[in-house]
Amino acid sequence: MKNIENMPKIELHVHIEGTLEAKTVLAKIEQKQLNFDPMYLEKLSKPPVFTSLSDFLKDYYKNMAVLENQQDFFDLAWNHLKNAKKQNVIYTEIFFDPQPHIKRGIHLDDVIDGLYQALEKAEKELDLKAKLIMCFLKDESVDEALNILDMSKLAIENKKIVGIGFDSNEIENWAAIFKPVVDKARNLGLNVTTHAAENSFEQDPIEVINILNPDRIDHGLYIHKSLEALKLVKEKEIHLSLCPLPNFYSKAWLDPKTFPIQVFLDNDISFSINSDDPAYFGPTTLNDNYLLVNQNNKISEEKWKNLLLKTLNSTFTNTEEKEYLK
Ligand code: ES4
Ligand code: ZN
Repeated sequence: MKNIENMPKIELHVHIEGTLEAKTVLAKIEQKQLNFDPMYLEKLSKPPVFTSLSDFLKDYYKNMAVLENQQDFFDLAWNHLKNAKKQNVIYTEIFFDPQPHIKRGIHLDDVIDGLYQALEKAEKELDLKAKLIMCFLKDESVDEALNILDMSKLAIENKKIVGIGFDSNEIENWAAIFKPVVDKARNLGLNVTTHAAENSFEQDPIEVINILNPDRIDHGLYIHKSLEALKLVKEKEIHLSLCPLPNFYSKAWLDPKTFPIQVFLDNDISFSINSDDPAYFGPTTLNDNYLLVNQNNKISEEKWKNLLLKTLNSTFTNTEEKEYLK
């Protein structure tokens, strides 16, 4: 496959807050006269290096302080969607984390509306369709997640949000705790995806699947280590949204050349390639991730097309839109 950059793509795993570039953080700190430690500002002006997922998450949550109003969220999403267009993305589902914003006193509606307005503009001006997935933090309270679902009822009714996800640090036995959130989301007509098996087996992905019955798993790269987990993913037709370079930069996977794609290809599992937090990991682009996978796995043009069709089927959009995108 020669023209990997120009190939149409679907991205299902990108955190909008993870597209917040260091230069934007620095500019907003200056503009808004926000109080940040000068040592940290110096760190921000250099290429990022993270020792682990939790090390990355500290900076990720800290930098969100520059997002204060609807316009900031609009600008963030619009900047990302323009970049996505450059990578030839034709459809994308974008994660956002309401909890840290609400905790900082931001109104949930400002977050959702700012992001959603950028999505509407992208559909009109870039011919790029995008949807929002609201993520809950696995290392925060389940009641908070349930309350936020209540607060989002109107946005859900208005189809501004198509699914829920779970992200943040991997902790033990979180799936059982968050089962009521999944039940509530399903009752509201939402789809479900979740980060799992990203770093290790802190929570067995088999339990995540059996307890939460998610439509997709984000990362799931350690699933390749368990035949039973692989079998379950295949049987239940669970899509894996893989993020090769982010896993390398978060030290979840140490050698990008050996990223386990072949095992998913061999088992005919639906997967996609994604950029996760492109402003932090590298920074990289979606195309960088595709180029890496293509180089290491010799995927034919036909195979890429087949993977794209499977990914389209795993999106949270309606049948009409799926047909249109074909
Ligand atoms: C995340 Cl890479 C990653 N893993 C878990 N949670 C996240 N939130 C944003 N990026
Ligand atoms: Zn992620």
